[in-house]
Amino acid sequence: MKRRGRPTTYSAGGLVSRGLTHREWPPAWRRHDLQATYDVVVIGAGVHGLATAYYLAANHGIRKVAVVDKGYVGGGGSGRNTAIVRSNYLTPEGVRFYDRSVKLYERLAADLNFNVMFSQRGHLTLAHNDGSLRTMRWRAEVNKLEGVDSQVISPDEIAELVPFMDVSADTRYPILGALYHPPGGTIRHDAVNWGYARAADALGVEIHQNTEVVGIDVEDGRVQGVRTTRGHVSAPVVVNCTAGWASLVSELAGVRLPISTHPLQAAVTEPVKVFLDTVVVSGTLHVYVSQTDRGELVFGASTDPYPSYSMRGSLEFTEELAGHVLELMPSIAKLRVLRQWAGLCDMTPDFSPIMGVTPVAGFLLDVGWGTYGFKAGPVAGEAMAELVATGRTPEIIAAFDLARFQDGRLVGEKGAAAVGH
Ligand code: PYC
Repeated sequence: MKRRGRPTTYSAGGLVSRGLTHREWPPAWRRHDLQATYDVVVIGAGVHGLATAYYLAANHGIRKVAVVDKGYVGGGGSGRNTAIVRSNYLTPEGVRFYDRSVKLYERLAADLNFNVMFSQRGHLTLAHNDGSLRTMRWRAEVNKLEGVDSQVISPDEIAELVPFMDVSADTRYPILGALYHPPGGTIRHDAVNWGYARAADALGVEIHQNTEVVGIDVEDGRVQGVRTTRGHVSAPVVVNCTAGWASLVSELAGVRLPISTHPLQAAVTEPVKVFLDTVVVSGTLHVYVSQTDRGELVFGASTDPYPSYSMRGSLEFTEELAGHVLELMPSIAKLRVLRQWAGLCDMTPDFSPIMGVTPVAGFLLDVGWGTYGFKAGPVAGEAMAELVATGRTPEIIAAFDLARFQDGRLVGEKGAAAVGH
């Protein structure tokens, strides 16, 4: 099998002809037979699993790592989000954590030698009532204390950033102000998945797609390995980096999680000339929107109100979304929706993730991401890799442990959700 080393360089003509036909393109990652033993098995080949594997190899020299996934690289939540990156959270623990992720995203293209198209275009969360404005001020103060650039701005300042937005007082939902977060923005989510996969592969990590975990072996309170649809694998460490199926996978090891899983739907429109230069969120109107480099508008809304594992779009969602969007941006009424999709969100009671050790020695969790998972990929991977390598829980994830639900140490992040859920 051809090993992917440094990216091949082509002349301009060669690039065009090979680019058009895909001839002689080396695969970005290899296929492997499943081995009997690994040092670490990571379940889930999304951004969290791939980042964990990459940092295990890159930062700690742990390369005998298998990333297994029942589907394909980035086929779950990592490819089904609206690609928003930000760190304007509500709790100090959350702000510090997501800020580290933004910092890692800022250098990711260079670290992975892969263009991940991070566009720090600024992120605006609109406040349409006094309660929201109060929460925006609270978040701005916590952000500033943690060194994160966020401030509450006035309707006139919003109009400068988003000229088409009606900030007058006589709209149905007047805009009273916004939390403005300049480092926030969007990133190409597929590129992040592929970049991590390629870089992990180059360091010796094995990525096993179409390899479903159907059992997790535990003996005397310690994980022994996993049973997959392609055979049994022994490993002293198994990391659950799944989204959507986090509670089902954990139950295979006998670990119960306080998670309920809800679909979150999103949609894109046909492309139009670029007119929206920031990410705009309205919690009251339950909608967030950004414009891609291709000109499409990407919209998301609240999670569906019922638990489900469905990843199909629904007409009810599109109708409701359109209603909310037009309250905010009546001028785009004629724009057509091109496609819609859903991702699965594992919601925890406090809207913070569950990370770290479990009662089963060697079985680790990086789950419970709710609607915040994609943006946390790099920091989660970095921290989980450190936990595996050192056996110590890094400070940056200490507050997110599973035991907090027993001990009553919740880290309430619902106030930082893009929209009400
Ligand atoms: O938290 O920024 C966010 C977000 C956007 C879409 C879902 N969550």
